[in-house]
Parts: sequence; structure tokens; C-alpha cells
Amino acid sequence: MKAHRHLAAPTGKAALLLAALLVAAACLLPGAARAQAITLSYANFPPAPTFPCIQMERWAEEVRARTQGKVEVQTYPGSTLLSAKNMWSGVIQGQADIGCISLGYQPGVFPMMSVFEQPLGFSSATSASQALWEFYAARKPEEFARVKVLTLFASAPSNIMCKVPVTSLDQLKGMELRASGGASQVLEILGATPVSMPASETPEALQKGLIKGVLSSFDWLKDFNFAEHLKYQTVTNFVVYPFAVIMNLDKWNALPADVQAVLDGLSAEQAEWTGKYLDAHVQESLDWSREKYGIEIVELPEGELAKAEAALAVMLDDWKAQAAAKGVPADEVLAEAKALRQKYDK
Ligand code: 3IO
Repeated sequence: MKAHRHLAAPTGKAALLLAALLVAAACLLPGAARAQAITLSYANFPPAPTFPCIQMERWAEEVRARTQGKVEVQTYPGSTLLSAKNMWSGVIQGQADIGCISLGYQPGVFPMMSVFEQPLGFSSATSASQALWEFYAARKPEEFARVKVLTLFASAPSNIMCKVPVTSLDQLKGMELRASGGASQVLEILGATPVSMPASETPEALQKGLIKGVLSSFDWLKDFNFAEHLKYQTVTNFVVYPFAVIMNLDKWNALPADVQAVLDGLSAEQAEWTGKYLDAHVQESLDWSREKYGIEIVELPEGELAKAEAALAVMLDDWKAQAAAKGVPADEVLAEAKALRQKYDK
């Protein structure tokens, strides 16, 4: 017994030493940083395979890597934390730390940035996204004062995906098509019947027969599997849909300065990354849809597109009047947005 106790003492000391060494070693591992990690929730409204969620996952990974694991981002795609309509207020109130909004879902809330919902003629998601970010960074519009804007990006130019081939503008008369914001206004002006709703509610509307098609970018065909029912694609390139990634302001202010610097350092890059991802993905989506469902591209006669463009000129006048009524220097802002399109849309 005595010998046993005698032997047990050094074993206990060795165990303590070993434990101390393990703790010291753990401090050198990234796991230790995780123990004191900041966790941020990031809500998104459309399903996980769609581009707003693809860019969310990319952002989350970049943030993890660039903060050496100090910041963990918990992502919630598919309206699992906040729906499209609750996103703006939900982030302001702190139900999610970060959220992704499509500006067109809340007409009137963004009197300045809604210039990017107008028919400015952007030809890609990349150029529109770069223009959006540069404009925002230079102007810091008052309408975003209650949140921190982490990045901005845009959809690709929108086209008509439809159950029937649309070969003339006349055919649009009275046709129920889903859109939002500026894109809904386009449909209205062209005599169609816009049915405004978030992207995330569209599959159900299509299934119920409430709409004949949608006006958005071609990534929808694959990511919402709409190529199965919307076989006819009319290329119009009318408008893009601008998006913003917003963060709760108190949460932002509570972040350490080095983390804030990492997030700020990602903003412009993330805008461009997302645009490039989407432009490439639109091509993939079209190829996939042709292969799997035999979709058809319908060309509007040249004269028809010119006619549409001329009709849409009133949108800019409308926008200017509404923006000016809210104190926005509308002429200046419109000129800037157009100049940025020229700069990036080579
Ligand atoms: C869009 C929105 C959610 C998921 C994929 C998407 N591709 C293009 C858009 C733009 C749009 O139609 C919208 O409602 O924001």
C-alpha cells in the first residue's frame, strides 16, 4: 500500500504537468481562437443554391479565414431566420446580425439607391455590382444610416421567362408576370400585368397558376428549376435588381476594430466576386436548361426593343420626381449612375 501511494504521487504530478502542457499547446492552435469567437448570424431569403446565398457562403468563408477564425458566420438561407419582407426591419431590430435585401421589394424606402432599379442599360451583373458599390462608397446615402452596409451587388440584366413565346410587345398586354420594384414598373409601362412579390414566393405563385412567367435574370431557370415550366426565354436586358447586405448597427459598433477592417476590406471585392460568379452562372444555367428541358431563346424584332426603350424613358422622369421629393439631388445622382455604367460596362 505504502509503495503504491509513493508511486502514485509522481504520477499525479506528471499528469498535472501533462495537462498544463496540453493547455499551453491548445493556446497555439486555431481552436483556442474559436473558444473566444464572435458569432454573427446572416439571414437570406431565397433558397441555398441561388446566387445571393452562394455569395453569402463565400463571404462567410472569407471572413473566417481573414480573421483567423475569430469570427464565425452562421448562415441561414431560404428564409429560415428572416423572410424577404422581414429582412430590413429584422436586421435593424437585431433578429439577425446580417441580412440580404433586394431593394425593389420596398419601393420608396431607398429614394437614392433605387436609381439602380431604373433602365440604365447595364449589360452584366459584374458592371452593375461594381457601379453600385462605387456609388454607395462615394455617396453613403442617408437611407442606409440605420444599418452598416457590408456590400452591394446586382442581378444580371432581366429577361422574360415565360410559359409561352413572347415575340412582340403587344403580346405582353394583360399578361401576368412576376417582378419587383423597377422591373414591375417596366412591365406596367409595357402594358403587362406585373405581379410584385419576392423571389422566394414565386415558385408557389407559378405552381398556383397566378403568373405566366417572370422578369428576372436567367439564373432562375436552373436555381429555381423554372426551365421545367418556363420554356420560352425572351431576351430584353431591361433592368437589374440591386441588392444590399446590411448589418445591425449596434452589432457592427461592438466589433473590434481589426474585425471591422477585415469586413470593410471585403466590400468592393465581394461586389465584384458576386457579379462575376453570377454572369458565369447565367451561362451555365442557360446551357443546363437547354440540355435538360430544351428551352428556347425567343428574339424580339429589333424595332420592338427600341420601342420598349423609348417607352421606358418615362421611368427616369418618374424616378427623378420621386427622388427629388425626398430631398435627393436627382439629376446629379442619375448622371453619376449613368457615368458609372459607362465606366464599368465597357
Ligand atoms: C434573384 C433573387 C433571388 C434569388 C435569385 C435571383 N436572381 C435574380 C434575382 C433578382 C430578383 O428577381 C429579385 O427578386 O431580387
